[in-house]
Amino acid sequence: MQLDLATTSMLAGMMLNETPALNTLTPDEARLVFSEINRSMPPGPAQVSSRDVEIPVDGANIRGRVLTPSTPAKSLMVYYHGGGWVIGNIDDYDAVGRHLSEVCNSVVVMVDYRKAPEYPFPTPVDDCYAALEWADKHRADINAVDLPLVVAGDSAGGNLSAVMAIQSRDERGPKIDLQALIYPVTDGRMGAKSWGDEDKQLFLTSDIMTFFWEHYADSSQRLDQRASPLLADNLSDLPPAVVLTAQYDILVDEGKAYAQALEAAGVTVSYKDFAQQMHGFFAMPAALPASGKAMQWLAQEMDRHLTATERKDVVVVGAGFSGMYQLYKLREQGLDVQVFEAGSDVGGTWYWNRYPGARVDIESMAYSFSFSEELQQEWEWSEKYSPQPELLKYAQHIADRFDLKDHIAFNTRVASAHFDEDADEWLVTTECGRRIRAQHLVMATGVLSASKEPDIVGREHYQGDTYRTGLWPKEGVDFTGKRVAVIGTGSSAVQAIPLIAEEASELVVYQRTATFTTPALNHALKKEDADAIKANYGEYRATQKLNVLGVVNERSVDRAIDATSEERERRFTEGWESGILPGMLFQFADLQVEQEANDHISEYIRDRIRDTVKDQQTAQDLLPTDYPYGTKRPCIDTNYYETFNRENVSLVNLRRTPIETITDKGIKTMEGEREFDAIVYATGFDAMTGPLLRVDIRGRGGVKLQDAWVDGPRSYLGIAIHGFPNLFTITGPSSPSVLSNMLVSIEQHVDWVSDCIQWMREEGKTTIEPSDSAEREWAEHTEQLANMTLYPKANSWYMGSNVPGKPRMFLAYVGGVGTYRLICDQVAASGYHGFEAA
Ligand code: N01
Repeated sequence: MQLDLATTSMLAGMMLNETPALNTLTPDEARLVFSEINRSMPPGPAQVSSRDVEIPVDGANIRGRVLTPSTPAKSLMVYYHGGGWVIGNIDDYDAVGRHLSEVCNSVVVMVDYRKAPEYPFPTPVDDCYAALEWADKHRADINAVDLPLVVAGDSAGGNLSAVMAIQSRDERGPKIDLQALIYPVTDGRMGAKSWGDEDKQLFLTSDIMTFFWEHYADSSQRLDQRASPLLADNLSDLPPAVVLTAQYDILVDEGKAYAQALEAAGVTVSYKDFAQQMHGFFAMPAALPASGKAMQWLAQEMDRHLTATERKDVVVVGAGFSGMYQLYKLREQGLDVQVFEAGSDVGGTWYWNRYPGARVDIESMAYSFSFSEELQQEWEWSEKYSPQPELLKYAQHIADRFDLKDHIAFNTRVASAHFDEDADEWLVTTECGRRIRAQHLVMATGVLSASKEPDIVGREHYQGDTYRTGLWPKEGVDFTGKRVAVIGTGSSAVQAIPLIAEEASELVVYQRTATFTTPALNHALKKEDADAIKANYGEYRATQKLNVLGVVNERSVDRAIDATSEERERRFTEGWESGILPGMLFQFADLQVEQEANDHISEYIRDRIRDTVKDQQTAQDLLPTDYPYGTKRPCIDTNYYETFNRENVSLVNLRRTPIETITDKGIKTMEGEREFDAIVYATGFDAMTGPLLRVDIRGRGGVKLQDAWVDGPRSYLGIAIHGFPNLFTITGPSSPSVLSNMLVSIEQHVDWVSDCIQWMREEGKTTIEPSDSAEREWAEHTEQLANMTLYPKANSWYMGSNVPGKPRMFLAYVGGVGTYRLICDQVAASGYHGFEAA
C-alpha cells in the first residue's frame, strides 16, 4: 500500500492520540469524537461570508448555512455532509463548505439534516429534499438567481446527493444541473469487493460502515433506491455526474460501480479515482494537500459540465484601443475572436472618463493608431490635445470602419477566467453567466480603469451628489450655481478644476499632495500642420517606435548639473513654453536620475507657481515639495494655477488640516465643516494591477492570480505570466505602458501577441508561458532600472502607494519604448526565448 505521505502522518497522529474506533462508541460519543477531529483542522477561508438559516421540514426546522464566495458565484451547490447518516453537522463541515464555496465559486447551502438512530431512514432523505427545494425557492435571498444547481456531498452525503438527483427527477422537483458524488455510499448490501480488502479499511472500516448502516436503515430499507441508489431500476435522464473515489477506501468499488451504472444509463459522467488516498480525505482541506487537488478537480469538472459549448480561438477582455486593435489583428489572421466589454460602447478610458476637461496630454497626431495608412490619413484631429468626446468618436470610428462591433459583447463584465489544464483552454465566465472556452485569453483591460474606491471616512453619510472622475455620468453634470468640493489634485482634477470653477458658485479643492503641472498651451490644430505630419507619417511613426516615450521629441544628452544657471533657466523656459510634457522632461538627460538636477527643474516650476498664484498662502500650499518632479505623473494644464486666483475658488491643504470625516452635508476638517451640493472624488485608480486582479483569474493548478501576485505583480516582459499559459496582458505591469504614449505601446504589444499566436499555430504549439527563471530575471532587470531613477522616491501610483495594502514596487519598465521593443523583437526572433511552448 502506498498511502500519500500527509495522509500517513495524519493517520499516525490519530493512532498516537488513541482515537477510538467509532463503532465501539454510542452515537453521541461518536459525534463528539468526529467533531473533535474536525475542530483540530485549520478553519476555511475567512473571506467567504456565512449566514445560518432555518429550513422548515414537516413542522420542524433544520439548520442550514449559506456560504457565499468572495468572487461572483457561478453555481448554487446544496451540500450534504458525510458521517454515515449518524454523525457530523454543518459546524464540523464549516471549513469544507468554505473551501468549496471559494474553489468552486459556488453559493453553498450546507444542510444539517437530522441523523439516525434518532431519525432513521427516510428522515435524512426527506430533510435533504426539503433543503433542496428551500434553496431553489430562496435563490433571490441567497444571491443565486439563474445559477446552475448542483447537489453535492461526500460519503453518506454523496449517497444523499445521488438520491436527491433521482427523487427530483421522479417528482419533477428542482432542476438539478449536476450531481457531485464524493466517495458516495451507493449499495446497502455491503458486499462490494473493497469491503473485504484489508488495504481499504483506513479511517472507515467495514465495522464502522456496518455500524452506520445498522443505525440508519433496517435490512429491507437498505434495498430501497432512496437508500441504495445503485439498486435503482432506472438511472437514465439524471443530471450529469462528477464521481470521485479514493484508492484505499472501502467505498471505492461502490462509487466506481455507480459511475459505471450512470454511464450505462446514458448519463454524462466524469470519474476519477484519487490514488494514494483514504476515505475522508476530501473533507480535510488545508490539512491534506490532496483535498485541495480534489476540490480543484471538482471545480474544473463543474465548469466543464455546467459550461455551454461556446468556443472561440481567443477571448479578449476590454474594447478600448487595445481590445479593438487586438480584435482587428487576430481577425485578419483568420482567428475567431470574442471581445467582452463592461461599457455599452467602445473607447475604454475615453468611454469612462467623461469629466469636464478630460483630454489627452500627448499630442493627438502622436496619440493615434499607425496600423492603417488610410485611417491615419483620413482622420482629422481638431485640437493639439483632443478632448474626450473627440477621442471617443475616434474609437467609435475605428469600430465602425473596421467592422468590429459584431465581435464585441457590450455591457458584459468578465467575472472569471480559469485555465483548464486537461483541455489547455481558458474557461471565461461573465457576470451574467455566459461561459465560453478559448485557447488564448488577452487581457486588454487597460491600466487606469479600476477606479479606486475613495478611502475617506463617512463617505456613505453624504446626502448631496457625488461623482468619480473615472466613472463620470454619460449625460454630463451641470454644476451651475452649485457649491462643489473636489478631492484630489492629480491629472484628472487638474483638468476638471478650471472648468468646474467656471460653473460652480463656489469650488473648494481638497489637496493632499501638491502636483507639478506645466502649461498645455492647447490650441486648434491647423490643417497645414496636420497635413505636414501626414505627408511624412511613415517616418514620424518610425521615430515614435524607437523613442523613449513613444513620441517624436528627442531627449538632450546634456546634464543639468553641468549647465550654468542661465543655461538651465533658458532651457526650462523653453520647456515651459513648449506646451508638451517631453518639453520639460527632455531638456536634460539627468532630470529623472539625479536629485540635484531634479531640484533645479522642481524649483523652476515652483517659481512659476509663485509668479502665478496671487494669494501667498495658497501659492505656498500649491508648491510640490516632497517628491522630485516627474516621479509622480506630471500634468499639463489649461489655467490650473490661475484658477486659484478666482474669487469662488479656495484650497484646503489636507497636510495641515486633514479631513476628519465626510458628513451628511459636506466635509469636516479640523477647521470645521463646510457644506456642499456636490463632491467630486478625483482620487485615482488601482493602477496597473487593479484591472487584472478584479477578474478571478486562475492558472495552472487553480492558482489565483491574486495569490501569485500577493507580493506584487510578476510577469515576463509585462506580457505573459508563469503558470498562466496563453494569457497575454496588453500594456501589463513591468512593460513601458504608463510611462509612454499608450497608443504606441498598445500597438507594439498587440503586434507582438498576434505574431506569437501566429507562430504557435505555424509550429503546432498549443500552449506558451514564460519560465519561472525568465520571469525572475525580468523582475530583477526592471527593478534595477527603476532603482537607477528617482521614481522610487515618490509615494505614487507608479509605486502602488496610493492603494492601502498594495505591495510597494515600481510597476512599469523605465528602459524606454525603443529599447523595450528591441528586447521583445529579439525574444520573438530567437524562437521565444524565455518561454516554454508545447
Ligand atoms: O489620479 P491620481 P488621477 N484623501 O492618482 C488624491 C492618467 N490620466 O485620476 O497624491 C485625499 O493621479 C491623491 O493624493 P495623493 C495619468 O496617468 C491622464 O488624477 O495620493 N486625497 C491625488 O491628488 C494620471 O496620473 C490624463 O496624496 C486623496 C488624487 O487624489 C492617472 O491617470 C488625465 C485621497 C489622485 O490622483 C491618474 O490620474 C487624467 C484621500 N483619501 C488621468 N485618495 C491625461 O491624459 C487620493 N487622493 C491628461
